[in-house]
Amino acid sequence: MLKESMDVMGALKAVLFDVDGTLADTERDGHCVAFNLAFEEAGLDWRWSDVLYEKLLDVTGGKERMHYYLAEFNKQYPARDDINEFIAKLHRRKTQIYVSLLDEGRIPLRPGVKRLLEDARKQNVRLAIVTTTSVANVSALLKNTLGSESQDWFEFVAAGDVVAKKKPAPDIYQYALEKMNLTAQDCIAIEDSENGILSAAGAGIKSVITVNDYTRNHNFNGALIVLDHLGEPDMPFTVLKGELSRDANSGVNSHVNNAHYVDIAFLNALHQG
Ligand code: XBP
Ligand code: MG
Repeated sequence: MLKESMDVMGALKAVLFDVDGTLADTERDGHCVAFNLAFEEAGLDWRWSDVLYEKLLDVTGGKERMHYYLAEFNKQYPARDDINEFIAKLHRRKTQIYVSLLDEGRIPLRPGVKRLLEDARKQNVRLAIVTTTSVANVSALLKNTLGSESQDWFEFVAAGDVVAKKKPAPDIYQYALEKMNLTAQDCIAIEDSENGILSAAGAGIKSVITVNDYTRNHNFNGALIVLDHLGEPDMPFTVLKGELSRDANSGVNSHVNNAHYVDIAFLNALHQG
């Protein structure tokens, strides 16, 4: 049974990490804060509360999100011919502010992220980033949480505007697969949102989900498993959705059944299962 499914599936070759909400709570503690500071500095009365930001997260990409805000939540803002440039300029400033928040060391990684990355490196499982945010933001997060060298841990960073359509479109995952010469079956994605799982699934990639306060109630149908976080040996995860005992007698799933934290053995078992 084990051998058969391994033959069909092949071993897990790569883990593809989303960034915002997955590696760290950057949406709540970074992006939303930076958007509001950029608005204030520009003399705008736009204020994004936590409740509004949750709705705005339906649209990925900071520039796209600002357009969505004007179209749906601030219709009284006067139309202007230079709206695209205006938003692009605001977004550049928002990125500078966001990076400075990270430089202050205010945003830690979520539980288990560092440990899982280190385990992947030990086990020669390839790592990549697949995100809708910019390379500048990814670099700042990695540098300030894991040190400057940690950027080399990732073979490839697929980010931001390199594709025309951001998540939930599959483009960014397809781009990463192509660049890394991998098939969807070689990989697992680690995601936190419905837009994220839709994007990965559109490219044929299965996801492990770690929810956060913004995404807890999203639809994660098709996820390999939905957890509150990746867990640590002294901080077990809670399974929110998924089957930990599909075949209690199978060697494949025994590791999954007994696991309290996500490591490469756990991901391999899910991948084979
Ligand atoms: C993240 C995003 C990003 C950030 C803001 O989605 O949607 O737009 O909110 O970053 P995911 P930018 O986690 O699915 O990649 O302002 O740099 O776009
Ligand atoms: Mg995310």
